[in-house]
Parts: sequence; structure tokens; C-alpha cells
Amino acid sequence: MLTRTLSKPAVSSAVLEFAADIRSGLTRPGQREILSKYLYDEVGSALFEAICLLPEYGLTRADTRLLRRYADEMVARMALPAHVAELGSGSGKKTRWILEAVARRRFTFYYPIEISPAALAACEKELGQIDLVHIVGFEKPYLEGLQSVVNRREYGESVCVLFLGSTIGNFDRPAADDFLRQIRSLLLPGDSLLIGTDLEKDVAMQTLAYDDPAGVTAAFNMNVLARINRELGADVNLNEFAHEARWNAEERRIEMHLRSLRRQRVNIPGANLRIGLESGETIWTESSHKYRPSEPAEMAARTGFRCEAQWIDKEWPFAQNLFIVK
Ligand code: AVJ
Repeated sequence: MLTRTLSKPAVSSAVLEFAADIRSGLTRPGQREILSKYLYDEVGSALFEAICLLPEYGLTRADTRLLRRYADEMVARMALPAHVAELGSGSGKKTRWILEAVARRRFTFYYPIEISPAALAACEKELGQIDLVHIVGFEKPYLEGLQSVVNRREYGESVCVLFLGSTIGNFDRPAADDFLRQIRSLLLPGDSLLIGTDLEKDVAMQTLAYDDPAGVTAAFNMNVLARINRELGADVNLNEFAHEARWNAEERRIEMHLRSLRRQRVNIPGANLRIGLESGETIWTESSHKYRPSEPAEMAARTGFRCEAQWIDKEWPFAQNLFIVK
């Protein structure tokens, strides 16, 4: 008797890409690195949602306060969009205010663009019930997702892109400009980009937001090592690493690192990699750049936008910036 089994590739292309990026990041001369997007698997996305609830992490509450309070004013200052795209929607909780403000005025398509399928599902659940809003989610990298959105535009319709939560801060400054230029190249004059930027603040307060006493951020950071064990069959001992958050005054950013607590070897079969780490050596996992209030408008001017308006939260210095395509 012939038995047939469904054939499924032994290793998915997503895991192969993860393996290749881990390999190149961990063998980089000088500072070893893991790309920050890999922090956000299903566990990492859930831990990030928990970070947003921490008293030390005021960013998300400031972001939400501004959106809730000024949504109508924000929408009144943009060309009323038929299409609202959100880069990295996460759970979508704070997006509600803007979507409702748009949908009070017209029928709207909303496109969350997310690499985390779990976050995308949560977002579709959170925002799926708003009157006059039709959701179409894209599980794609930001620019590919945005390309799919603009392909749906019909003549005379405007697009609004949301890039909330200071996710732009993950890019170093030159790369942020490049990314904004790429967004710009997919848009048309009059389209809008609402972009959140965390502002510079007291260094101790800023650092504590990334090194909370309950250790939630440490778990978020450490999870990327657990992910390497899960997906690449590695043998990393998490007890031999420590979470570290430091303020880089020159680059004006918080950096998250994983510090090796002793001289050790790490074996990552799925990436065909064995490396030796020195005691005290770090792996850089994320940057969160902080901005001066005048900086977003300067970024807009360099990248094909003008900054139409800015709203700043007083309690936790954070800015929403409305860019309009020139
Ligand atoms: C989602 C990139 C905006 O940089 O503040 C929070 C991620 N990392 N705590 C940030 C994060 C550690 C967050 N962003």
C-alpha cells in the first residue's frame, strides 16, 4: 500500500533568511549585531505589549494621548484619505482614534502592515468593527506592503501613512532619511505621513524606560536568544548573558545590548555557525533614537515632505508630526 505524506519544506524561507542574517550579524568585524526586527516574533511582540504597560515606559501612553486628543485636528489638516496604511501596526490599539476621525468623514480602507502574524491578527480583531472602515492586512515588510497599498489607489484618492510609536527611531539617522525618501517615492503630492518621534529627555528617565526593574525589557531582549535556540537549534545558555540598556550621547540614542557574562562558545547549527564570545563582549540588538523637537521638520525637508504640524505631549516628551508630500 502506498502511503503519501504532504511534503513541506524542512526549513522555511523565513527561517533561512533569519539564519543568514544571524550569521552575518554575529560574524561582523567589530560590534556583533542582531537586527532589531528579529525581536518581534510572537513571544517578543507579546513582551513588547507588556513593555507598553510599564510605568517606566511612558512612550506608548504619550503617543496614545496625542492621537486621542488631536485626532480630529490631525485629520482636518491632511487631504481626507481613502486609504490609511500603517507601518508596523502592532496590536493597533492607538490607531482607533485616527481611524474613527477619518471614517466620520468618509468610507476608508485601512491596511495594517506587519511582519508578525500574531500582531496582525490582534490588530484585525481590535479594529475590525469600526463603521465605514474596511481592513485589509498585509503580512509584509513595510515598503512591500506600502507598494501593495498604493497599487490600490484610484484616481483622485489620497493616501495617509501612519508610522507611530517612534519606530523610526530604530533606524540610525542616515538610514531614517533613506527610509523616508523611499516612502516618499511611493506617494503623490498631497499625501500624508503621520510619524511619531520620541523626544530627548532626562537621561536617567530615558534609560530606565529600557531597563525596567521588573525585567520585562530584559526578557524582551533575551527572547531573541531563545528564538535562536528555538528556530536554529542553538545551545545558547541565557544565564550567561545580561540585558543592557545604555544612552549613547553622541548618537543620541538608547542602545540595547546582550552582554556575554563569560568567555564562551555558542553553537548555532541552523546558521552553520560556531562563534567564541569574550567575557564582557556585547551583541547589539536595538537602537532607539531620540529627537530634538525641531528635528522631524528638518528630516521632512530633506526627504521630500514638509512638516504641516507637530503636537507634543508635555508629560512624556514625545511628538506627533504630520508630514505632507511636496
Ligand atoms: C517599538 C521601536 C518604538 O524603541 O522604544 C521598547 C521598542 N525596545 N523597549 C522603542 C522597545 C525596548 C520601541 N519601538
